[in-house]
Amino acid sequence: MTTTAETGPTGLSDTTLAARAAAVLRDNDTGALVTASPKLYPHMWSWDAAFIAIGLAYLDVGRALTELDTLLSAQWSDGMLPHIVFTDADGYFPGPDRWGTDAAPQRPSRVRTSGICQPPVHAIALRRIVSIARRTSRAEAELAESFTARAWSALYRWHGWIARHRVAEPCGLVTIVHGWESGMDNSPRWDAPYARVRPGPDLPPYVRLDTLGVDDPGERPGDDEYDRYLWLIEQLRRVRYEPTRVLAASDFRVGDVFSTALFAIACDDLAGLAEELALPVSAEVAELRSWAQRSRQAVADAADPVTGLAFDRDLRSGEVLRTTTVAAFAPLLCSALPESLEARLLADLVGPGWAGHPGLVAAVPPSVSPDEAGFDPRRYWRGPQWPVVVWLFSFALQRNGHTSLARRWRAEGLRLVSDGAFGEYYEPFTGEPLGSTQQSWTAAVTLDWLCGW
Ligand code: 9WN
Repeated sequence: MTTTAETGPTGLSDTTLAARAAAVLRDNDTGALVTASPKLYPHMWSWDAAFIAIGLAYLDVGRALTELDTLLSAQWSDGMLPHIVFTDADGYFPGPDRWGTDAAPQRPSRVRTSGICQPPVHAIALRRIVSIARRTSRAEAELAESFTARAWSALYRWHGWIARHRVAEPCGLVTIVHGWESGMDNSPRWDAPYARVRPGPDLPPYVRLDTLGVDDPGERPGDDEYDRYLWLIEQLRRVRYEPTRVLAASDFRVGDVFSTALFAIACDDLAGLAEELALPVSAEVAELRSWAQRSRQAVADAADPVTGLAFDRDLRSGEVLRTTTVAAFAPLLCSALPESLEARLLADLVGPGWAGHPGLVAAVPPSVSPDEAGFDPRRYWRGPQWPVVVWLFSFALQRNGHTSLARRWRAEGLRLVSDGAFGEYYEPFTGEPLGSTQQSWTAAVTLDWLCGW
């Protein structure tokens, strides 16, 4: 474990923090999957599972691979990886009955799932796990490599599903049909497209449960927002989640720059894994490289030529969504920009509007700049700092050669989580953990920062 220079506000040592992070993953482990959090999210979430698997790899490589295996065993026959794999637990709404995926012919037969997806970070996780395993022992390396050889085609089918059904013409951005597919549910990025979603009078009644899982309902999206989330599910459910029909069926259809940047890296990682292991899939590797290239270009095309900030596009109205959130820095994830523009974008992100804002407890980017009119330091994706997003940027910066900044954000990221509560997100000016605590992906990225750098 690389130690940090300082301990956090509660004075936890790195060793204690790592032990607590490991305990969170163990406590949330049902055997085949680690729930996203004990109270608020008692099921498996797709992109959470990828980060969780990275954290698990520091405890037991075999268990990390089981996590990915569990997710892949819920893959739909058309290739989609669903955003939730349900356990038998109650307490989360909307559950499997409300999603109504039992009526979708493509659904998996043995588990119940939601009917939409989340950002495609799984190949990124698998490559990270393989590299952790190689550093751990020959036996674990062999385990990870043979798993990769077995699981590769399932991941390729997942990427193929995105390329076939979810890449918008002509902009090349990955299309999402629900804000939940972005993983940044109520981000101000989606305010304009959500304003066009008008729940019908036939929206079946429902009772929210999510507000019971947090100290203050003000940390969650509002009821109007939930009506829209549920209305979109209704629209998708009515076409039985058929990928060829959902784009027309959903009132929400957006090209997402952040998911597109992640897809670019993930395609390269999946191709890289096949090359390293000499898998006999050269045609598929060529396809993955072309999807990566196309996605990277789409992020570059979505970027403002002066600032480098990349903007989502409302594919229903054609409008470019010029709302600046942390997602607008997506070009930094996949090295989409020429060097000088990348330097400018990076300077903006470390500057006083973002990670360098005076008063932040930890100098890492919040989900929305405190200088933006709609900034809300406590409400979900509208201002708080999210450790998992900080990890993604630190990891990408490290890979892309911005080593000293990456290490700085690692240290600041550890400061953010150093109370050992493993909050889902944090109030940027007080460091208070918000939303769920004992959140598995927060524990997982903490382990990676502590053990993998
Ligand atoms: C809806 C599990 C998930 C994360 C998402 C986060 C939140 C769900 C919710 O929790 O979304 O999918 O009910 O709020 O926004 O990124 O995967 O941790």
